[in-house]
Amino acid sequence: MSLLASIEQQEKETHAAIDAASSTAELDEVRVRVLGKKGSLTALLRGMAEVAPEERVTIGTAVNAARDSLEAALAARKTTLESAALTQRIEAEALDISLPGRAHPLGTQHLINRLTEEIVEVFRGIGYSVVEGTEVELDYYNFTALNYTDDHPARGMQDTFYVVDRSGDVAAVQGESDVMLRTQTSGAQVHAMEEQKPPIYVLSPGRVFRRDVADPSHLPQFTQIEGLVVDKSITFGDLKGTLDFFCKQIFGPERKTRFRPHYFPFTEPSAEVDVSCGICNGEGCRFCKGTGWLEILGCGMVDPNVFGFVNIDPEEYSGFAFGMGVERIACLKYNVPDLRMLLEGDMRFLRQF
Ligand code: 2U9
Repeated sequence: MSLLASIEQQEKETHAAIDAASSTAELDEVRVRVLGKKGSLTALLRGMAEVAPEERVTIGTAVNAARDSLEAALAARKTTLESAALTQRIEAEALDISLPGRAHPLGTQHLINRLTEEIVEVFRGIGYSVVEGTEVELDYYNFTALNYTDDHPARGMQDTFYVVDRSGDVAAVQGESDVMLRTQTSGAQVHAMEEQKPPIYVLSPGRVFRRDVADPSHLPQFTQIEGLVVDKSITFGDLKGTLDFFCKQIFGPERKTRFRPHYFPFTEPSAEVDVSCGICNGEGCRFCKGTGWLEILGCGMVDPNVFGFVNIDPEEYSGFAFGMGVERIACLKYNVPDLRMLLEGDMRFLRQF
């Protein structure tokens, strides 16, 4: 084959290889093989010295033309391949903005926290402020200053969680520790009476702990709200008016209240408060066990002995106090049959509120 024919053949084959290259890497291989330092066409140019002088111009022109044409073809193919790769990448990474988004489940406030806030707001609206206290309390604030006798059964290990040190100190285990998980939030109010002068209008929402086994009407841990008023000339009438107002705010204006005598160490006289049954309107039904009434809270006039512990003169001041379990109120307000459902965190139940 003549040199000219071989140049033509090489050019043709290289054009075919350029057209067939399916990636820029493959294309570069073709370029190196033909036009690189040791490429076949480059070798031809280098070998011009051996070409007969009368053929040099013809051969040289043919080689240069072939190189120019191949370089142009390489550049064109490179552009095509690069733009195809780009299109492919854009397609692969494309977002379908018409697809529906993934729903993230949104948390909501627990029923008990919501009801606690609702109750707190009722009392804030009539001038009470909030004291939270601490869940770990001293026996003095939880019991002694509230007029519990030394031998009161609530003080026993049976009913109260005492905090023992790491060694499990025997004295503490036997109930002689004076550090405990509060069984009621009253301690926070004793602190308030130590720190503030009357008039005092405080509310203490918070978690309390008792050594009870959970059953439909008991929980070892629940949320309590207590209230305390200390002012001049406070009467049992003020207590009744306040709690009747509270019940109507929480349960509805058509509901009635009644007060039954009771006993608490820290109040005298004391009472339990019932609200008329919202299911039968006081007629008597299964929900209220035929009585027409539901027990919702306890209350009373602050015992003068309690004032003695915090240096408030019972001749000058009087006061009332009340206490309620928020879980119990929730059960009555929303007809929940078992207190434990409020502690379990079952979403099928909680989602309903
Ligand atoms: C001080 C003085 C007195 C708070 C009161 C009750 C009546 C009461 C129970 C309701 C259900 C506890 O959660 S429960 O088991 N509480 O009946 N609590 S009077 O009396 C106080 C508080 C603070 C300084």
